[in-house]
Amino acid sequence: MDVDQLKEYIQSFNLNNCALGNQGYNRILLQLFGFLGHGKSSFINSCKYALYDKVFTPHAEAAQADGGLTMERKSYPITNNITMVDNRGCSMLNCFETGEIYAQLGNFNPLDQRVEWTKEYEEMLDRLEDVDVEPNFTDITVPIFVYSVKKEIADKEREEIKTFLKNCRDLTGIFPIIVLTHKTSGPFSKFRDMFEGMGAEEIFAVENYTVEDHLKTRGRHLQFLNLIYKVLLDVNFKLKEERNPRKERAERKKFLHRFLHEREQK
Ligand SMILES: Nc1nc2c(ncn2[C@@H]2O[C@H](COP(=O)(O)OP(=O)(O)OP(=O)(O)O)[C@@H](O)[C@H]2O)c(=O)[nH]1
Ligand SMILES: [Mg+2]
Repeated sequence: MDVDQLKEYIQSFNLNNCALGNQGYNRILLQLFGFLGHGKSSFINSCKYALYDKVFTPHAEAAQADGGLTMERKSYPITNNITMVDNRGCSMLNCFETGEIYAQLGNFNPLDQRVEWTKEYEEMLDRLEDVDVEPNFTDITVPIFVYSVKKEIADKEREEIKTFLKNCRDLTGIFPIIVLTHKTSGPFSKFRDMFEGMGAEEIFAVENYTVEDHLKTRGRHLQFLNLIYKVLLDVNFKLKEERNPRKERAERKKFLHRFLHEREQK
């Protein structure tokens, strides 16, 4: 498909048209994760630009410096059915920060609120109970891991990322899509191989549209549109089987309980 066809497909995608209908889901959440300053906010801006904008307007604020800018968990609807979520970037992927990310992925944290990392077991459990007052089980989460190929990676970090990606898969039923940013400024094929070796199924190397450089080209637009298109294929595939949103939420909760319990014991 070319740019216009992809745009049309994405903009008109409706969960009601999946093989067995929406099965109780009403929104696709593309949840972005990754280290500070690796280009999460810029990726959202790029997707919006590729989908709609005649003029480049940064919707999500992107940092000049080395990250830590996005502190809230902010949502950006990109179509009637698809919303992108800019999660707070983390500095490491140790079990302290990943616990919070799993809570976000499981949708146990409200959207559009500031994210505080907490390692307190009791506090996390209390929060899980609190959100049960108004449980959210109508979102399909697709995890997206954003990584800049400009950054070096240590062996320890590699292991942490691998565990993290596998946990995200177990939690959401979809292996995180890998977005390698700054593709023209680093050895992106090295990172592509590395993530493939970790089990990644979809890896996209992109040069984000930024305030400094948003020269629109067909190839650049296609990077973002093809990625969203692949996400929709994943969702279609998932919804070919009978699903039970409430039960899936319960499973996610069990996963999180187990994770927090093990972390506490460590
Ligand atoms: N050249 C280039 N610059 C990029 C790319 N992606 C992001 N940037 C720049 O890198 C800086 C950080 O990008 P952000 O999008 O703010 O990163 P983030 O992951 O949202 O950062 P936090 O919210 O602070 O965690 C900004 O100055 C962006 O303009 C890219 O693919 N290529
Ligand atoms: Mg950001």
